[in-house]
Amino acid sequence: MRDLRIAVGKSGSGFDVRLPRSLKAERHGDVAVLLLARPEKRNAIDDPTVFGIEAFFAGVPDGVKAVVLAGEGDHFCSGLDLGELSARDVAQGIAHSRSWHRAFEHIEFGKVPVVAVLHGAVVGGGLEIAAACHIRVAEDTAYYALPEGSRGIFVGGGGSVRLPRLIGTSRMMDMMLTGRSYDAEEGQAIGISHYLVAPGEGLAKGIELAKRIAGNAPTTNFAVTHVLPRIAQSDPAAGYLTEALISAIAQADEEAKSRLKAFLEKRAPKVVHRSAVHRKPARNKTLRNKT
Ligand code: 1HE
Repeated sequence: MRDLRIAVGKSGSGFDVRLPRSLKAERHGDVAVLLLARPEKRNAIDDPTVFGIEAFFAGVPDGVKAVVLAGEGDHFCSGLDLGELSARDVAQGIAHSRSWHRAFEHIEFGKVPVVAVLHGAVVGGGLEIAAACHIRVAEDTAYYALPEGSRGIFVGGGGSVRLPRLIGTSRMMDMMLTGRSYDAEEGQAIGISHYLVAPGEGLAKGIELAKRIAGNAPTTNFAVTHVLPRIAQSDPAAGYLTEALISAIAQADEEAKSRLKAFLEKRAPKVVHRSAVHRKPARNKTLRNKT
């Protein structure tokens, strides 16, 4: 493994983490982009990559408010590096799976929201890492599969916890038992991706969404990424209580107060749907038609 010391951010803003050659980081203002950069192996995730992912997400500097995760080459990620698999015994296999859990926990419950940009193969561990992200943008070349079944193994990167929440246990069983794959449109329909875009447009869309997320109040982003999933898994009584607590914390934040004030003083944007462009009724046209 060749270590690269990558200081993301021109000002040396505190982002200072060693990344393996299989990962590249870029800074776009308050958004960081982490690229799986091993296209010659279709971005298969080997041990250095897992540890690099953990280090990157653990070390996100304060100035970065959202991260985009994408892949170089024709595929997002072909999953676990199968070349490493045969060398492990049971105990090493458990430790390996736990290392993925640790790394992906830093994505799912890390400092900032993460937008995944998916294209080409999003398979096995590639789908598992995508599931650990908060928002998924898919280019229409993306396809999803869990080939673990046919390789004689099982998911080990948290997929059996996260994917049933995303697509349901029954669909995951089908994917693993029969090798079924879903294309990008199907993936959008069953809830894998939130956004579907044309080939080559994913990264721009991912960065645009990340910029919007970065503009939210930090407490809201924390509540949405850390508290909401816990509430969704708790019993309703605990959920209501936790909701009351976190909503009180969020609204007491100075950031919330100034945003509410801005709206009341008509300095903040209104909530509009993209197709609901309010035009004055075309009265003249209607009158003309009647005469
Ligand atoms: C790899 C890997 C990999 C490619 N580990 N080396 N994942 C899989 O079962 C998916 C395996 N990969 C594929 O099915 C295909 O490679 C792809 C459909 C993703 C891409 O096909 P293609 O034609 O573009 O590339 P390729 O010719 O198959 O692969 C190019 C090289 O990448 C080749 O190596 P080379 O030395 O011969 O050039 C491949 O061997 C290598 N390569 N994918 C290692 N995955 C925590 S548990 C998670 C469990 C899993 O993720 S299981 C699912 C594993």
